[in-house]
Amino acid sequence: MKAFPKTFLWGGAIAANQVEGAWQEDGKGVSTSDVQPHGVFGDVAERKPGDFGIKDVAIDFYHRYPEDIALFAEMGFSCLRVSIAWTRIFPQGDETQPNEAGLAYYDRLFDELAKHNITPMVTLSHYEMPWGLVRNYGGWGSREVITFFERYARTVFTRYQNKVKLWLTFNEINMSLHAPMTGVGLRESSSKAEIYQAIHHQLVASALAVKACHEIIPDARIGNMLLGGLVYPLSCKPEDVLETMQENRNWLFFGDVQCRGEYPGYMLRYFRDNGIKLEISDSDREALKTTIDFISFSYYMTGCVTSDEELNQKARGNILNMVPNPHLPSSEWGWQIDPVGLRILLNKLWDRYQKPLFIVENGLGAKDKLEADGTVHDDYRISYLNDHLVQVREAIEDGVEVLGYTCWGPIDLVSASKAELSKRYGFIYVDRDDQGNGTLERRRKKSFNWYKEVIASNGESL
Ligand code: BGP
Repeated sequence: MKAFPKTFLWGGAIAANQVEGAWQEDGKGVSTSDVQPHGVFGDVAERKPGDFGIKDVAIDFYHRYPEDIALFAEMGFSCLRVSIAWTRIFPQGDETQPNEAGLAYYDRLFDELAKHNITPMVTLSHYEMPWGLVRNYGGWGSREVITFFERYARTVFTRYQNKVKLWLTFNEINMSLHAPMTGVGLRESSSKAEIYQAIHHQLVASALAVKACHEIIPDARIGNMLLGGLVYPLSCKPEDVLETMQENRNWLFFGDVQCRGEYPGYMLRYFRDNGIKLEISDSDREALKTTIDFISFSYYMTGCVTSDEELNQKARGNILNMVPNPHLPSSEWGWQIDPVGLRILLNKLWDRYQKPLFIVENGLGAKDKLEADGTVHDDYRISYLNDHLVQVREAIEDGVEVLGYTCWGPIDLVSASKAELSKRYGFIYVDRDDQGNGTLERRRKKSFNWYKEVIASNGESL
C-alpha cells in the first residue's frame, strides 16, 4: 500500500506581508511590499497619508493569530510556514540594533504554535525587504545589503534558536528575474547585467545565512525556496527541446548554485555570450560553497516552450511567458493545472540534487461563493489538492525523499500578484473584499474538513 512517511509534515504556508497587516505597528518600517499597492508585479508608489492599500490590514493576522492557529490546529497541522517581516526587526534595514517589539511579536507567534505542537518553518525574506534599503542603497544592487541581511539573519537565528529549527532563505529566489522589485529591489527597467549582479549578492547572502544558521543552531535545517516552474517542449522538434532545456535552466541555476556551491558552466556561458561581467570576489566564491540542507519549492502550474518566435510573442505577458499546453485545463487566472507535473518535478529535483524536498506552496486560487449557510462548497479546491497529493505519494513511491507539504494560503489572504483578496486559496474563508469591506470573520469551508481527514489519515483518505 502506497503511503506517506510517518514523519511527513502536513500544514500550510503564509507570508507576513500577505496576512499580517499592522503595517506600521510596534515600530515596523516600510517594506517594498507596502509601496507596491497593485501587487508584486506592480509599480512602486510613494505612500501619502490616507492611501488605501489592502495589505495595510490584510487579514489582520498580526492580532488574530491565536484564533487562526487554533483553526490550523483543529485541522491537525503539524507545520506552519510563515515569514518574518524584516522591517519589524530592522525597520530601515541598516540599523545596528534590532527593534525589540518586532522580535517580541514573533516570540509570541512561535509560542502559540508550540502550544499546539505545530512546527514553524520560517522564511527570512518572502517577497519583501526594507524600503529604506532600496531607497538609500539601491536594494540588492548594493553589496552592502549582504551585510545588513546577514545581521538580520543572525539576529533572528540567535533569538529563536530554541523555537525554530526549519528555515528558508529567500522566497522564490528565481522570481528575481521576472519581478526584480519583489526579489532584488530593482526597477523593471534595470539591465540584465544589473539584475544578475543583484541576484549574485542575494545568492551570497543566502549562503552566508546558511552558514550562520549552522553555527548558531546546529540542530536546525535550512533550505532554499524556488518557484517550481517546470516547462515542457511544445513539440518533439529538437529546437523546442533545446529551448525548453534552456528555459528550465533559467530557474534551476539558482538551485544549482545553492546546492552545488558554484555557478554552473551553462550560466558562465550565458554571461559570456551576453557580455555580462559579474563582480565575484574570492570571498564570494568561498561563501557560496556553503550549501543548503534541503530544497523547498512552490508548485502551481506548468507551461510549454517553443522555438517558434510567433507563438512566443503571443505568450508574452502571462506570468512566466509560457505557451499554453493544449492538454491541460486552466484556473480562472489562466494558471494551467497539472498534477502529474508535480510528480515529474519532484523526480527531476531528486535526480538532480539528491537532497530532501519540501513542497512549501501549492494550491488553487479561486473566486469562492459564500453560501447562505455560511460555508463555501469548494469541491474544485478539494479536487485540485487531492490530485496533486496523489502525485506526491507517487513520487514518494518512486523513491523521492519528501519531507512535507504546506499548501499555500490555508486561510484566505492577499494575492501576491494582484494585491486582491478575492483570489482565495484557503480552507478558511475570511470576510473581507478587495475594497477592504467586511468583518474579517473566519469561516470553515468544505475543504477544511477534507484536509483534516487527509492529515488525520496521513494521506490514506486521498
Ligand atoms: C507564490 C508566492 C506567494 C503566493 C503564491 C500565489 O509565487 O510565493 O506569495 O502569493 O505565489 O500567487 P498569487 O497570490 O499571485 O495567486
